Amino acid sequence: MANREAPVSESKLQNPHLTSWVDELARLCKPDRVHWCDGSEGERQRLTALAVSSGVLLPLDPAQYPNSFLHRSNPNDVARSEQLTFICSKNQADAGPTNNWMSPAEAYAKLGKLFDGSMRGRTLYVIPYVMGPPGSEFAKVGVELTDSVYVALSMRLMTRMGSEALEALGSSADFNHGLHCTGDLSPERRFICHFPEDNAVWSFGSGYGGNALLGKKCLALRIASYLGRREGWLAEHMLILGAEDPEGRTTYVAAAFPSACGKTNFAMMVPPARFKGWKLWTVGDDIAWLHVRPDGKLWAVNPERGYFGVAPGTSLKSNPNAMKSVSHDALFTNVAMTKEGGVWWEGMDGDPPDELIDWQGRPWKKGSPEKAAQPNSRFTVAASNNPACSPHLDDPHGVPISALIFGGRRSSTVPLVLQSFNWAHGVFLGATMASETTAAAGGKLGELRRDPMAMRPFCGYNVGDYMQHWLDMQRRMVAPPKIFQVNWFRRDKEGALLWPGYGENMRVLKWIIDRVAGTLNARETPFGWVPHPGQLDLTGLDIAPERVEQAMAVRDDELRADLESLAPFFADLGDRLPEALSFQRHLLLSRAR
Ligand code: OXD
Ligand code: MN
Repeated sequence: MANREAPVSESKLQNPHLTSWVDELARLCKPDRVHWCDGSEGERQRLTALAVSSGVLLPLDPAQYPNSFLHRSNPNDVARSEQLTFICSKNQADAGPTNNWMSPAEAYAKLGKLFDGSMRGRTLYVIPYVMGPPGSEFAKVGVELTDSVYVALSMRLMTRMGSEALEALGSSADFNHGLHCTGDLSPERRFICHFPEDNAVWSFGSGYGGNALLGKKCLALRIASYLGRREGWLAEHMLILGAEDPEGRTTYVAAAFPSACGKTNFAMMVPPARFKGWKLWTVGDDIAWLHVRPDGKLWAVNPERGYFGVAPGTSLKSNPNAMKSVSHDALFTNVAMTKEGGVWWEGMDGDPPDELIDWQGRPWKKGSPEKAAQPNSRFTVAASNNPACSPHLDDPHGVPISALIFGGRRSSTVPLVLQSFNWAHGVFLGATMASETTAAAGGKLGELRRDPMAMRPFCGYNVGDYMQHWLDMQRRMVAPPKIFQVNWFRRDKEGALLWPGYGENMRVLKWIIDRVAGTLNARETPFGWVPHPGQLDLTGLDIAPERVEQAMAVRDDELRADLESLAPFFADLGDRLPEALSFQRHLLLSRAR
């Protein structure tokens, strides 16, 4: 048996389920050492020093970026690997048409062979962590076993990790069993397997965040969505934002956008000068766990305590709070480095420097056709770095949600903002959402794909059952949130964006807040409620009102074509397609002439 590095804590000894599981997997992976993470500052310093000495992390200039580091990953391992991600439910039909499936027996056998002896010469880090606010009845404990010090340090930023998780677990066997090994990073030996019925995840052959930080996509979305259906709640790919008006009233919204479509920017938005006196608070930028509380309202907690944000495009103009958040104690992955030891990526403020070291460590010159930063390069920081971090991040009950917002990246068809007629219509809008693909997942860019609730890559069970679960949630609520659809990405015939986006999205959010408060009339169209012409507050916005009208236009022909194009997607869902959604489609089609 491997040497133990850390003193055995009391609470760990009291949990025989945990120790016997760790021992069993250590016998399989055969590491030289086992290190139990306690989450302390001293441990962070020791692991960081180790990562620096082994070349896993490069220190940045401490004057510009105190306590911050750059990690370069293998060029074939820079995004989530959707084609190598599996839901291993007992029955294939329970994984549904949007997931890859492998039987649990086959997955355990196949990955068991890969894990066998895979950590020889390495350290196995035992990472106990909590997803959700401390002491919250909604929180879930996970334990990740990994041979990656980068994962251990990232999990410390992204989750509540170490002794506090062991305390929260106590002697219970109810925790997510996560096993991760970097392996040789060959895509032929890369598998990210989820076992919802066992509350377990086995991930082999990738060091990329979405594949390797098992608390995030694997537990907090894929496994949690399965648990949510069983237990009567929702795990969603949503940011959570609080908008405080000048009178001190805060309205909370949760919004689903596919990966790399601006969730982090929206969650950290700074309103334009017109909205003097307003304050926006970030509760979460990627994941929301939504529960109905005894008051009959839907409440949201952010299970994470850090951000793993897309770097390119982040600037003082697009997201000043993110720029402040990454100015210290940050971990960067696959961004470019300046000669002075700073960081750089495409879309950062100012001109690019004349020379850089690109994300692969190669010299780069201004004007080079190659990108200096990888398009899916990332920053990882604690949420407490964000000047707009909500004081309710750690609130065990979370925050009450007044509006749910669904938004894809659509060059045409979908108007800037539209409110659903009711819950079922809102669920239809979310369930049929489509978006043009981005760099956050391997694969082609810019292809339109249906992405229900922005959960297509993250729903841990049959997506038809998931839609039905959404519909069923209505019965649990006395005051369900109002549901809206937005599209910041509509383009004109020349291909230019019609809406400026970023902080200006506050103007749309304000309309949503007023609708929720019941203080604003809207225009009824066959497809939902939209702003009356001139109703959106455009004061101080330097853009032709006709362009905004174009962005907001509801065009019957485009919407009809979109509804018609749903047929194969609905057909794929077979008998798991909720009848209510099929009826919604026919209802809307019958109105679109
Ligand atoms: C993410 C993603 O990293 O959605 O949040 O890919
Ligand atoms: Mn995401």
